[in-house]
Amino acid sequence: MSENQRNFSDLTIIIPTLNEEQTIGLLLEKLDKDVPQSTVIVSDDGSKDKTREAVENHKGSIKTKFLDRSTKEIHGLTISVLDAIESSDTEFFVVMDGDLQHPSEVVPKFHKVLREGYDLAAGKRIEVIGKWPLHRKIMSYGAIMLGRFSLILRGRNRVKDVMSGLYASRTEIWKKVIKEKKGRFALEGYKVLFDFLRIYKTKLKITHVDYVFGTRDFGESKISKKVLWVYFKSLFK
Ligand SMILES: Nc1nc2c(ncn2[C@@H]2O[C@H](COP(=O)(O)OP(=O)(O)OP(=O)(O)O)[C@@H](O)[C@H]2O)c(=O)[nH]1
Ligand SMILES: [Mg+2]
Repeated sequence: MSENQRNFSDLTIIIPTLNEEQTIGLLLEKLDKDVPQSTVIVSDDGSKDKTREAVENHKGSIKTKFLDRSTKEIHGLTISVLDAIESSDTEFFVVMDGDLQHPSEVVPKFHKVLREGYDLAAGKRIEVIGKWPLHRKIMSYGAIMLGRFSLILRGRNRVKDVMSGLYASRTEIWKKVIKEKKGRFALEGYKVLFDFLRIYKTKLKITHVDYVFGTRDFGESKISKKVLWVYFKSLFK
């Protein structure tokens, strides 16, 4: 069976969003084609634009759910992903950005390796398309190195790119960690995968999926000094 013919009803795709009206509709159309019958949870932190309408108006083979977090006390990418995992009821999940920087066509590869028995599949950026300013390159490289070093020191499971926002795993494993240790995640932060690896002690069967990372063409970056500071502090937590 080719990857496109496969049924993805055991997979939930989690997309954290904040003002992504320019891209989310197109992303859902792509997922319809590349990951048919999957469930998509858009975990939204109170977008002021038409992100919600774009999700609710979408018609296709995927099942879309809009998780409205606008009235929650704590906002942030990490808690948005954790809430979505908690409300998910499929065996597997994938997390990806809503701004088209993560290619929808690699999602079936993540699904495949999980079905083969891996516990965690981490995306690994093999190339950045477009121009990234030098400070972004240095920041990204530095953050990956610090993250890896911190996991080595703790003797934890490791992945090649701890900063990747594209990764997939078994829902059951994460639900258990969230139930027992949610407070140990940097909830307002950005680096969910790093936090999970920092907290989770049991050996995992890990693999990597390569992908080409695009630069953001639409909407605004939400990376700020605040989230970098949250990440920096979590290295020493
Ligand atoms: N729910 C939620 N989503 C967020 C938050 N911050 C960012 N996002 C979403 O998380 C994804 C990644 O954020 P980006 O701003 O694209 O971060 P990035 O890709 O590292 O940075 P760029 O390369 O500049 O785009 C996007 O889908 C955002 O809409 C937040 O506080 N809450
Ligand atoms: Mg982005």
